[in-house]
Amino acid sequence: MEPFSRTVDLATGKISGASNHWVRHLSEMRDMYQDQGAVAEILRAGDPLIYEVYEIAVPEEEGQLIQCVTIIHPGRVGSEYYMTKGHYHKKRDRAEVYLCLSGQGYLLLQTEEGASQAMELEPGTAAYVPPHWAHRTVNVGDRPLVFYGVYPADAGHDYEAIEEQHGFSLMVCERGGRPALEKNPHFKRR
Ligand code: PAN
Ligand code: ZN
Repeated sequence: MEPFSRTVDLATGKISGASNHWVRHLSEMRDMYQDQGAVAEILRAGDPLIYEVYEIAVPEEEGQLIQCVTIIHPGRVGSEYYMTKGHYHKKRDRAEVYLCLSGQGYLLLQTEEGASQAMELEPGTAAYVPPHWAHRTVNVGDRPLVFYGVYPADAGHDYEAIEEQHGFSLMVCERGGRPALEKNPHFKRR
């Protein structure tokens, strides 16, 4: 294949000429938030867009790299901030790099062996997700959280493992107007 380039709008995260643009609304991840009363109340009024992803697709084969930008909109479900579903890579030994372009957030990470970490994201943060670490991002600001990512094209996404574990062991909630890291009371180690 031929080399190519695309342009990422550093403020909004939009990639002109992206091959895919997909969106995730609250109804598609309703079980991922703790406060099911708040989920039901929000969904009665509408179905907010939680996040969207622009992807530069390449053949999903070993050696190729997928570039993408994620935009998580600002908001909360109860006290929990808007976040991604989060996943392990299907091929567990595939790593990933995120570069935060704008906004404020957290990257939550965990392994199947029980390790967990939270990393703050702000413009300029280059975060490394090593092989075997599940990852979820959370927007704690009042503007969109935008980050660029690049990962092996054959990595794949395993969302089921996260659902089985009832999410991540850490969660980020608003307490007294500020984000606080808390233990997820429903988390189950695999
Ligand atoms: C990212 C994520 C993106 C959306 O590109 O796919 O931020 O999050 P979910 O996939 O968890 O819904 C990535 O980590 N790719 O591997
Ligand atoms: Zn990933």
